[in-house]
Amino acid sequence: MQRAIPCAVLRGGTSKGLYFNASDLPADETIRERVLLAAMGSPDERQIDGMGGAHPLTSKVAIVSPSSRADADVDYLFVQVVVDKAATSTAQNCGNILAGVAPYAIESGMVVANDGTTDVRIHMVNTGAIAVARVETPSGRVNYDGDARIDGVPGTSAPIPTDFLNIAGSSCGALLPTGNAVDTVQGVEVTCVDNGMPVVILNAADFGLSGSESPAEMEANTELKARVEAIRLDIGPKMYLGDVTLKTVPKMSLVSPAVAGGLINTRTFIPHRVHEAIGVLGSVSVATACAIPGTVAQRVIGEALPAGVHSLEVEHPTGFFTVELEFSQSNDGLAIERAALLRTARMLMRGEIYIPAEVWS
Ligand code: NQM
Repeated sequence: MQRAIPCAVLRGGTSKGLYFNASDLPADETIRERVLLAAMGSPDERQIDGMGGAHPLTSKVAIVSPSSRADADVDYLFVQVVVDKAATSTAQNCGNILAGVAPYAIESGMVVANDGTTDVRIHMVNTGAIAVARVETPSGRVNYDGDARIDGVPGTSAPIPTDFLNIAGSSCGALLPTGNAVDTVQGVEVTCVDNGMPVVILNAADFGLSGSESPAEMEANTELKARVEAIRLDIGPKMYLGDVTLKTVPKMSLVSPAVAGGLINTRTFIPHRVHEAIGVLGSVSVATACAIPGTVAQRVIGEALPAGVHSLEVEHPTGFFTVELEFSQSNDGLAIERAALLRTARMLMRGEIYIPAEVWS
């Protein structure tokens, strides 16, 4: 007999995933991983026997529960389910799937909504950081309709502005995990940065690229993919991420001068497929690197950003990602005071997912 587990499907930002109440999943982590692989249909390039969409951006899971911490409403554990391997990763957050957490928590009764708007404090279990998401809740019900537009999603929806608190060094322990603004790896200058997501920034020009190639063109470039992956495997342990062979971090962002009026242009390996846009926390990390003197990103933009509040437009293959960044400069260096951004989300389905009994055997 198959087992039915309550589950919801939400679009969170430019990703889509399965949302579970932690108490509905097995407590044993090995069995839980097998349940999530079966739910998504991994390992299989097409994920034909599960709910996954055959791409890393649609093979994601949020496990939500009332918070274990006094300073948060809910705990959110993000799980990346690898499409074509029997592997999952909790080594990073996902800021897109995060966008669906507050609506899910309200819809499933974990958080009681106000009449108007509701701020949900979310403890991101993967890294220990807190995000505060503001959801429109007229008459105490989640509103999904609105005028907010984010690149990479057709149409408009209700806005979910989100503030991140203390995300510098979230996975690697420091904003500049290697202690340097620039490292040379396999003859290529890179910047390793972690402001919510471990990212390695590379100059597209160092690979003979304009930086405006399409994700499909980049994925078809086998020599480029091999070089980027070799650099990732080399630098991963130096970013305190351990052996990253089977991990989905660090992300590899190839940057180039802006072409559409933004701050900087990006193409991001996540880390084996190329993102159709850019990850939420990935873009926060890239924007932050632009503010740090001497990084690969700062050299590409050319200017030095003064301390203060900035609205930084990170260009990606399907538009812009706007990151609000506030930072200060002192003798101790740069300190990030605040990072904020806008996402939208939509509940798509709620019901039960069927898991083959053999998963438990
Ligand atoms: O960087 C893709 C996404 C992400 C992650 C990825 C994300 C983030 O677009 O916070 O959102 O980089 O794997 O969902």
